[in-house]
Amino acid sequence: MEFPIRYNHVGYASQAAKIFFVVPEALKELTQEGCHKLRFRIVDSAGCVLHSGSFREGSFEHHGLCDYSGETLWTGDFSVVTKEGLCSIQICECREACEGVVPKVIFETEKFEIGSTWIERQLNANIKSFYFQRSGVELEEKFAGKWARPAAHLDDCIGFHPMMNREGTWNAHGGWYDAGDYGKYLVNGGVSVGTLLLTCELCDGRVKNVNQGGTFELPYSLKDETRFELDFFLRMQDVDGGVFFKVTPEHWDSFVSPADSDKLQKRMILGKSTSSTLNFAGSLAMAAMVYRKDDSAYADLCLEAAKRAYRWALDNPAVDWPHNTEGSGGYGDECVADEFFWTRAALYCNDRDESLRPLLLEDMKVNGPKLGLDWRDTQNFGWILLALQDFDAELQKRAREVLEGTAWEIMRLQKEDAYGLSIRKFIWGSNGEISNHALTLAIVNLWRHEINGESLDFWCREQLNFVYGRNPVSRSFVVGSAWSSPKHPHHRISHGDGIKDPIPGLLVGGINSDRQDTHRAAHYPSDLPGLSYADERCSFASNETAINWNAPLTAVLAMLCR
Ligand code: 9MR
Repeated sequence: MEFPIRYNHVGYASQAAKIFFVVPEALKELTQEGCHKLRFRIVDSAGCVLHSGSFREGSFEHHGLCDYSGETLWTGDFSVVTKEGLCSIQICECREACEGVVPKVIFETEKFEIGSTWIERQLNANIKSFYFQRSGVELEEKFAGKWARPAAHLDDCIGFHPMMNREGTWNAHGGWYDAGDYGKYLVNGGVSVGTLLLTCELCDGRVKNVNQGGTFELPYSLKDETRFELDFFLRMQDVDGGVFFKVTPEHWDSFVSPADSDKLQKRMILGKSTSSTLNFAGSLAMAAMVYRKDDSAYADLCLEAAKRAYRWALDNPAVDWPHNTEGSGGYGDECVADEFFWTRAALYCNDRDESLRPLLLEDMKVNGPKLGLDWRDTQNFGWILLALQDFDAELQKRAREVLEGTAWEIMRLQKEDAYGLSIRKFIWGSNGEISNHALTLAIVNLWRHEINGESLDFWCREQLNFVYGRNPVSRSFVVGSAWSSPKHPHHRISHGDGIKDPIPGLLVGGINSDRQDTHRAAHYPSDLPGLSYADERCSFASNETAINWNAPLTAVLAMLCR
């Protein structure tokens, strides 16, 4: 039977809208009555009916026939229910209308939560996922529970890749593994750490630690966790100020633990490029702002390192990335104008150095905003930093107007999509892209709640509903978040540890119509683009996790908890 209902499997916030969809074709199999006669009920865990309603054809401003999933969607709305607790959605035959007749329930969902604790739990789990990605250190049982592991991949005395033609060794200890592989990359590390720094700046003191059902607690604040990556970044800066590109194993690791990988192969430093150097500079300049209050010596160190990197990039504006994809990913980026903008905006916010202003004006001209951040296009950091500072009113105003235009574009696209998405293609890491678009809305929502009558908070949450289950493949895409979460993520740590349950809190890439892994025989359920997801270890194109997809999810969840 095709799953007949699309809803957020984890929860809805009590004061927020609560929208779900049904697929009438799938319901037809369950009832003799016409689908138009069916109703839905919201039932709490004691069995009390909190609300009963009927369906509307279509979804948002969409007629309902979804081109990428081939289904028709009808909408059910129980926004009026605000009582906190667990509940489920029942689909009932319409006899309910006749007094005294118990309606026949033809389908009932698993329980989900109405309230806010699910958001806090998901935020904690997602922040914790960065702790699980830590490389080179022991994860203690008191924090990591059954996923504890010994220190491995120390990377504190590794050589340079033969492509570099460089003698000697380097200390590249620490940092997060990028994704399901064991590489550590500056480019993707940069957008991730930058996003988390933004989150620290806007929310850190307000991120609550929630005990995850007694198993373990969050060991570190978001600021501490973010610093773990920054310390690795600092080690990756060469004496001349340039920054190495990545730490890579010689060949792709198989699904072994970090300790076993150490026995099997060498790890090396590779490359030094303008892109990696600017990712470093932008991140470290943001770090200086974030850590200034708690630890001014660290902030000074970060700022000094950022400036040295920036100067190196000015002197070396077009140093190519290493074109190597044996053992680790490419992260090739031809255009660094956006990274220059990010860096200059962050430096300007630190020192208010007037000499940067004309360059920033030029940056603003050539780096139009994107709907969200991604590893290749980072100009939104520039726009966001300028919009959030308050010492240069003119640039703040311009940046805010630009981002408001972007937010409106996101919401306009969402209204027209059957699932309320602003993406128009499912690419590698679509869940990261969706989360990044949601983050743009959450940020603009800091100073403007509505545009052309549309609520930014509403549309931000609609994007999250997709991530947590209201999607054509009926998956909550965060490991451990719901009954439908991925069980076999493409994640070496999860498979190499001998523990049945994968590491919790990790967002997987999700639906990806490009299916770059078909040669690995991933079993996609149909040819339709919107069904391009397989919960299989081999499916690196749809079921891998990555820090740059988790970071915007952390950011959005934290903004919703503010
Ligand atoms: O997220 C990256 C995606 O945008 C690219 O299309 C893809 C192919 O180059 O690489 C993705 O990043 C992977 C990286 O190269 C290596 N670590 C795992 C990353 C997530 O799959």
